Amino acid sequence: MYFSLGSNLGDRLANLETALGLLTRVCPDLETSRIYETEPIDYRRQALFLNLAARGTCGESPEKVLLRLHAIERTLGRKRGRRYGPRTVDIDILLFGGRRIDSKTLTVPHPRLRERRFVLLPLLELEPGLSDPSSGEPYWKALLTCPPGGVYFHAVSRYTVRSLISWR
Ligand code: PH2
Ligand code: MG
Ligand code: MG
Repeated sequence: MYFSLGSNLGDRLANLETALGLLTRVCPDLETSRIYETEPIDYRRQALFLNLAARGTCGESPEKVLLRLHAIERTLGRKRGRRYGPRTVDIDILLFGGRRIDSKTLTVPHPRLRERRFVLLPLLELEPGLSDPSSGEPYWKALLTCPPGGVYFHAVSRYTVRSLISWR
């Protein structure tokens, strides 16, 4: 399963650090991409984000995992405000094996995955050959048609999840 994490409110690194620590309880074998600093998209008048992608396995159903992600977001003090607006932490499920899910609460693959450079670049860093489970199209091709939006390595991007959790 692949996740996307983002933060643009408060101490962004500390928020991601805490969220990743909690996420390893859901997926003990969690691995992450580097951290990227990214320009906000959809709603542009907000602070820069820190984003990364993570992958891991777990035995739970997607709906159960989603509930646990929401619990982590609440622990981090996330208040649901404006759609696409500032947040202490956002954790989205991008892919769940090769599954397609279309329920009231969850759509997998993530519906906006192919239009977001801040999602695609960290994801492709983890798995360069990854492709869309339905069409089979490699995700790197989506980068060619993606709307613009700056995505830069962050200064602490060399830290892996293990060192990030014990960072500071
Ligand atoms: N999340 C959003 C809206 N816009 N922009 C960037 N750069 N990174 C995000 O994580 C992000 C966003 C809503 O989920
Ligand atoms: Mg979300
Ligand atoms: Mg999101």
